[in-house]
Amino acid sequence: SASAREAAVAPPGGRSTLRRMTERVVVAGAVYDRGRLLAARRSAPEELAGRWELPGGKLEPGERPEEALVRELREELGVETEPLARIPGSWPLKPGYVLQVWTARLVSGEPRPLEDHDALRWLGPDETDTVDWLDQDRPAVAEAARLLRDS
Ligand code: 523
Repeated sequence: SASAREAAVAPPGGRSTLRRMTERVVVAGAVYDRGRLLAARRSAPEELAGRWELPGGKLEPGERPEEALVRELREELGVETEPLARIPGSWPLKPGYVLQVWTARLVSGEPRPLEDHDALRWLGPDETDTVDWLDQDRPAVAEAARLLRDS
């Protein structure tokens, strides 16, 4: 198969090409509204509960990241959003998964913690450090906060 052939040829970047082909993407949104950034507190699993994240979830087969983001934010928060731009970078999660982040604007609805979260908070430009973010979200949150301050 094509993937077996790719795997047999050692790519110049070592294992990185093969890893990208097999990694599953988790997409998260830096959601903005009226100059604030949305933070969501996870209610599960136990090891992540109580920590804050940029809301999102796993891509389904055949889904594009932006589509998955719009779907996840609709399911989890009951809102309509519009993805704006990718925040450069890709952050490792549990083995086989990577986190990618898009900025998005709130189009309609008021976010509610419908599933996976037990609290939501809108953070102004000087408040983005006031919640206990998941470690893996911190680089994207820092960039999202910078974009918020510069906007
Ligand atoms: N993260 C993470 N940061 C972050 C998100 C949205 C997710 O570190 N901003 C991690 C947490 C989980 C994995 O990515 O280990 C999957 O996220 P999850 O559980 O929100 O994705 P779902 O909702 O698609 O998961 P299932 O309901 O299990 O399919």
